[in-house]
Amino acid sequence: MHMERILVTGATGQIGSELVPALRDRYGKSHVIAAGHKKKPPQNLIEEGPYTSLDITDITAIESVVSEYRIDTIFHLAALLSAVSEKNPQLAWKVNMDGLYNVLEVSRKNCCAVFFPSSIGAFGPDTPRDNTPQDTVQHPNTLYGICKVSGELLCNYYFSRFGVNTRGVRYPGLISYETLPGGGTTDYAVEIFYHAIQERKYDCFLKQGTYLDMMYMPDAVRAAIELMEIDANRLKHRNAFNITAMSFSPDELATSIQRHIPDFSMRYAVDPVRQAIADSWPRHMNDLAAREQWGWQPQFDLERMTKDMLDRLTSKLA
Ligand code: NAD
Ligand code: AKB
Repeated sequence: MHMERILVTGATGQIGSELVPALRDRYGKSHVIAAGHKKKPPQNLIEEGPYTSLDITDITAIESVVSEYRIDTIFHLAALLSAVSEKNPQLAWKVNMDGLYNVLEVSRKNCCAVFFPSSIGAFGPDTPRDNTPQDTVQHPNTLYGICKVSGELLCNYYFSRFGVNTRGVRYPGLISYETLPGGGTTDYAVEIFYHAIQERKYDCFLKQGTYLDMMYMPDAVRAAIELMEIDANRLKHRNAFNITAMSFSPDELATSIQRHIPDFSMRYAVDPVRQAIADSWPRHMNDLAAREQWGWQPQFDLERMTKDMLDRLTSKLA
C-alpha cells in the first residue's frame, strides 16, 4: 500500500516518539504529521516536521487536521494504557473507544487507511495462555482490554462495511529507551533498565515467574510499517495480528541484565492490580498468521535486546 501523507496520533508516546522519525526517514519529513496532546513534545518531533496538538475525543479537530494536510493514512496511537485505564475507566473509554470511533469515521469520509495497535490485553483469563491462537476466546476483564477487543471488531467492521483500509497488530509489552512507557502492566521491563544502570537495584511490581510476551521497539516500529505497506491481497486477517518477539519473566530479565551488571539485584514489591492484569494475559502468543501473511519476523531476542538497551540507555543517561 502506498502512503503519501501520514498522521500519527499519540505521537509523543512511547511508540509515537520512535515511529514518527522512522516514518519521516522513509516517506519524507514534511509528509508525516505528528499529533501530540498535553505532553510536552520532544524537540525533534517539532523541528523535523509538521507538529500539531490534537484531542482525539474531538472529531471536528481530527477532521480539520486530516483535511488541512490531505492525510491518506493514520497511525492511531493515542490511548490510555492498562494500569492508567483501571485508575480512570470512564476517561479510558472516552479516549480509547470514542477516540478510535472518531478516527474511523473521519477515515471513512476522507478515504484514509488506519493502523490500530491492539494488545495482549485484548485477551482475558479464559484465553489459552500458552501458544495463544490468532483466533480464540477474548473475554478481557479490564477496561483497557474491553476497549482493545471492541476496537479490533470495530476496525474489522469499518473494513467490511465501509471499505476502510484498517490494519493492526496485537503488540506485546514494548521495551525502549527513547520515551518512558505511559502507565501499563509491562512497564517494569523498561523501568528495570533505568534502575539497573543508575542504582544497581530494582523493586519489581510483578512477581517472579510472571511470563509475558515482549518486544524491542525497533521490531515494533518495523512491524507497523511493514504491515501497512504489504499488498492487501496477502492479508486474510486485517486487524489484530498476534506478534511477539520473546517471552520472559521478571527474574529471567534480571538474570539477563546481571550478565552485564553483576552487582544488580532485584526484589519484589508486588502491585496486586497490575499483577492481576498480568495474570489474565497470554504468556506466549502464537504469531504464525503474521509470519505467513506478511512475513513478520522479529530481530531481537532477550539477550540481544538486553545488550542494546543497556548500551544505548547508558550513553543516554551519561
Ligand atoms: P503512551 O501512553 O506512551 O502514548 C499514548 C499517547 O496518547 C500519549 O502521548 C498521550 O499524550 C496521548 N493521549 C492521551 N489522551 C489523549 C487524547 N485525549 N487525545 C490525544 N492524545 C491523547 O502509549 P504507547 O505505548 O505509545 O501506545 C500507543 C498505542 O499502542 C496504544 O493504543 C497502546 O494501547 C498500544 N500498545 C502499546 C503497547 C506498549 O507496550 N507500549 C503494547 C500494546 C499496545
Ligand atoms: C500495557 O501494559 O498496558 C501495555 C500493553 C501490553 O498493552 N504495555
